[in-house]
Amino acid sequence: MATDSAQEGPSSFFGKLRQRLNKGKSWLSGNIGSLLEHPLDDATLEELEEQLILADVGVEAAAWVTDELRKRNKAKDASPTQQLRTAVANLLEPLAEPLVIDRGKQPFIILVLGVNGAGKTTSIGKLAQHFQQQGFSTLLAAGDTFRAAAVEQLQEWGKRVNAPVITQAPGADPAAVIFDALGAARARDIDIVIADTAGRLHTAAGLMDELDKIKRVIGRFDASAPHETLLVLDASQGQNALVQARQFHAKVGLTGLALTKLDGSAKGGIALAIAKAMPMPIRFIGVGEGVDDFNVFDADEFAAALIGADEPDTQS
Ligand SMILES: Nc1nc2c(ncn2[C@@H]2O[C@H](COP(=O)(O)OP(=O)(O)O)[C@@H](O)[C@H]2O)c(=O)[nH]1
Ligand SMILES: [Mg+2]
Repeated sequence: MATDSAQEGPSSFFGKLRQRLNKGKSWLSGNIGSLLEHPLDDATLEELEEQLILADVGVEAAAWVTDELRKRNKAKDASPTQQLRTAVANLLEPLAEPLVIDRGKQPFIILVLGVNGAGKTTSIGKLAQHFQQQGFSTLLAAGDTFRAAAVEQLQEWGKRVNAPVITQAPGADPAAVIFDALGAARARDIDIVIADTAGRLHTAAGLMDELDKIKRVIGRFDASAPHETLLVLDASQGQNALVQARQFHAKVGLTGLALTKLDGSAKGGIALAIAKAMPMPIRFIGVGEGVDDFNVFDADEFAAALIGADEPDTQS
């Protein structure tokens, strides 16, 4: 049974997120904060738009947010900070669509993709614990057969979260490893299989083709699978993360994103950029290397942490 904080709902996680996002430096502590001390006139809004772009929000989302503020400002019913927070939360809300495990799929298959070092393997460990705390059994497939160390790393996570790991020798065909794992999961009545893959650059055509093959092979096991194709994105890569998301999506078709390393120098604005440029559910966020440094994405909580509020908004 679970006793970890990851199970305790968004509010207990909020403190960690607020403290760690962009190393605790919220928008209020920087130039955006100074701008919000003034009434939101045209000149201030223009400057705010620029500052938002610098915070990784991206051109489209920055324009959307400042337009919202321009409209809202006429009502003058809330402080500039509160208005910004509401606009950000509204923009992010459609992305806050948690991954729901369809119990009719046995096993439910989650394929995890991303560039090297994005945090795939770590997120898989965290995910396994997350779902086990909800009462699902999980099995991990070591589909990153590129390096022996990658297999060992997943095995370590398997031990830590008490999930079986199906592996083959380094160099094995990743599609075959995953196919094996699916058979093993069915034989053992496992609820969820989470499949790791080798990191690949979104620009490497050969490796991107390999993902196609992995998906096809999974589809042979269950025509409705993979049930989730999850791209792990390192949030500290800013706008480049968005480029990766677009290319992975074009090539294999994604159903969700996990944003990792929000505890680093990531400014967090990338979530807003995603909302405008490539709307796609952000299923999970990672704020550290530990198994509990992880939670489902909550728009109000994220907006509050970005802006530097002491607690998430409860009224929306
Ligand atoms: N600070 C921080 N480090 C992370 C996070 N997620 C993963 N890492 C670290 O990033 C590095 C690469 O992670 P890994 O899971 O091996 O990436 P992969 O190559 O995509 O499988 C490891 O040192 C992880 O501990 C996170 O949310 N925050
Ligand atoms: Mg890995």
